[in-house]
Amino acid sequence: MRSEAFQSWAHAHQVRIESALERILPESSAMPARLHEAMRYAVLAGGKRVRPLLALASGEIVDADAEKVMLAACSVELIHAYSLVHDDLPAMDDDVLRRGKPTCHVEYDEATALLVGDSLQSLAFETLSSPGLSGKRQVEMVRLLAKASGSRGMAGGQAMDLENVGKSLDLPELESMHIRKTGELIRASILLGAHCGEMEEEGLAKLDHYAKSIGLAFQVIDDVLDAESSTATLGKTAGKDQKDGKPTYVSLMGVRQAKRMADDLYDSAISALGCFGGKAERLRQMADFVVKRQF
Ligand code: GRG
Repeated sequence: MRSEAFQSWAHAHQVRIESALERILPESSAMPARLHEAMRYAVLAGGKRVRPLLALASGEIVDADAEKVMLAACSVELIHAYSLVHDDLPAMDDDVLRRGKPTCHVEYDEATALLVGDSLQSLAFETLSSPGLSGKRQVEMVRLLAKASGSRGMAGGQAMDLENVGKSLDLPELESMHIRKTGELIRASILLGAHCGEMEEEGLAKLDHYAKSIGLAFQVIDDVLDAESSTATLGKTAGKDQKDGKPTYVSLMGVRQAKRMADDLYDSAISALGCFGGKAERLRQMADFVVKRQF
């Protein structure tokens, strides 16, 4: 259940994430000023910050150092922000609205938006490899994020998404695309949080199960919201998947079945957290947030 206590935890941490991102991003007065201004435009003041919140919630299980886990959390959000900027470009999804504002290439220009994405990706790895996160798992963490965002993860999923426009996919094909496009980065957020402390292999396997289920549930609900919600509520163009001929969970099985699938994934995610007891309460609440969110 999404309690008041969870809402105030989420809000307080969204504020902390926002100010950590503020500090990590170059000042807009630093040269090249227009690029830095556009990077800040793309990252700050908007977004639910689901991935960094998941990293922080997972860090709570291992009593992670607050500053370390915040750096890991921000590195994932920077990758996410880069992916949104590139996804909105005319060569990809060609969208004009993101987080309730003109997309980066509309506000600036296409070349700037390309460079914003490139630079945010570099900044993510600069952040994750910074001295503030030094420790025996740091290289493993860098590798995890690199793999999750590259051609075997998010960028690969995006390539499949572009190839599959106008096609109808079966469930395994759709899942294989979405595990990469959306799931891998969400999974990375959760595992990176745990890597900021100590966790046995058995615990990591359980956490991985939670992460995979929630990653997929996030996408199923994204498809439902695209079909059911409005542009004003989403802060991005609603109904675009159908208009663009994208195969989605909704086009494959309808809204009702898609919602049932998200509920099943939620149950599976929650059951994986049993071994962590009360320490995983925030992750349980985050799962609830992911499947019940309205935008
Ligand atoms: C361009 C390499 C590359 C990848 C793009 C992220 C992505 C892959 C595409 C975006 C299109 C999309 C709708 C993906 C599905 C799920 C998703 C990432 C939704 C947006 O994430 P939210 O809801 O956004 O967390 P906010 O704005 O809240 O951060």
